[in-house]
Amino acid sequence: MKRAAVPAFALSVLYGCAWHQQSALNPGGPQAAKIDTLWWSFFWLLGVIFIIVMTVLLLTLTGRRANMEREALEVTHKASPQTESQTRRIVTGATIITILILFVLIVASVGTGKAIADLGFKKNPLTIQVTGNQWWWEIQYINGDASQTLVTANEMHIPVGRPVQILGQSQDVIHSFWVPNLHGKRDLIPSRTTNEWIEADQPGAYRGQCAEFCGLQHAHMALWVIAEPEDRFDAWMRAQLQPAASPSTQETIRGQQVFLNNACVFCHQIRGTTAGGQNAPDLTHFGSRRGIAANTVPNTKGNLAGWIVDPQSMKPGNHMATIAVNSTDLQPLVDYLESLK
Ligand code: HEC
Ligand SMILES: [Cu+2]
Repeated sequence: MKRAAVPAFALSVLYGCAWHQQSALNPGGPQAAKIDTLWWSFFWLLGVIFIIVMTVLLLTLTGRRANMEREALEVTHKASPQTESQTRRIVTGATIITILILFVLIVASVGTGKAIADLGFKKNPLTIQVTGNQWWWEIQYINGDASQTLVTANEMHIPVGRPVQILGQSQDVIHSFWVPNLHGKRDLIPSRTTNEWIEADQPGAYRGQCAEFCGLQHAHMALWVIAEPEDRFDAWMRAQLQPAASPSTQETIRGQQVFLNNACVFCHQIRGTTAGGQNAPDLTHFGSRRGIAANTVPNTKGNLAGWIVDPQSMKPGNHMATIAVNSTDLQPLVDYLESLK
C-alpha cells in the first residue's frame, strides 16, 4: 500500500505541476488537439506492440520447448527443415506487419501535419510578428493601418476562436517559438520569415518558451500567450495602443525624469515620451505584463528594483547594461514603470 502510494503520488505531482499551462497534452486549440490525438494514438499503438514483443520474448526465454530446441540447435548447429520454414514464415509475417504499422503511423503523422499547417482559409485572421532576441521576444501586431500596429514584448494576447498567423523572425541567432498548448515548435531564423498558425478555442494563459538553444540565457526566454474572449481582447488592444500614461503623482513624475535622464532611453521605448530605443523590450505598458526579463521573475516592485540595480545577477549575460541609479531615485523609477499599465 505504502509502496504503491509513492509512485502514485509522484505521478500525480508530476502531472499536476507538469504545467497544465505548458503541456502539449492539455490542448487549448484545434491544432494542439490534433497533435494530442496523434500523440496518444502513437502511445497506445506502440505501447501494445511493446507489451506483445516483451511477452513473446519472455515466453521464448522461459519456455521449455524453446529451451529444448535451443539445446538441439547448439548440438547440431543446424535447425530441422521444418523449424526453419516455420521461422521464416514468422519472420516474414512480422516484417510485413511492421512495415504496415509504420506506414499507418506515417500516414497519420503526415495527415496531422497537413491538417494543422494552415488556418488561412478561416475568417478574420490576426497577424502577429514574433521576433526572437537574445533573450526576449518582441511581439508586433501587424495591421494595414499603421495606427493599429502595436509593439510589445514577452506577452501576447489573442482572441479566442480567431486564427492567428505567427510570422517568425530573429534578430541574432536561431530561436524557436513554442507554446505547446497551442502548437508545435517553429524556428525563428535570421534573415528569413517563418510561418505558423495558432488558434485558441479556450480562454487561458498558455506558457511558451524558446525551444532552440540560443546561448547563455536560453532557459530564461519564456513568453505568455493569453487567450481571451473577443471583447476583452479588444479592450486590451485599445489600451495597449495608447501611449504611456502620463505620471500623475509626485513620485511617478520624478520616476519618469529618472528614466528619461538615464541611458535607459537608448535601449528602451516608452511611447509618448522621448525614450525611443529600439533594441530592448518596449516598456510603454510594462506594468500590465506578468513577468520581467522574458518572464524570468514575476513582475513585482521588489523584483523590478532588483532587476534595475543588478540585471546581471538575475539573468547573467543578458544584454541590459547595469546602470548606477541613485538609491533615492530607485523607488520613484520603480513606481513609475509599474504605473505603466
Ligand atoms: C544597453 C541597453 C539597455 C539599457 C541601457 C537599459 N536596458 Fe533595460 N533591458 C535591456 C534588454 C536587452 C532587456 C531584455 C533582457 C532580457 O530579458 O534578456 C531589458 C529589460 C528591461 C526590463 C524588463 C522588460 C520586460 O518586459 O521583460 C525593464 C523593466 C528594463 N529593462 C528597465 C530598464 C531601465 C529602468 C533602464 C535604465 C536604468 C534600462 N532598462 C536600461 C537593455 C537595456
Ligand atoms: Cu531563444
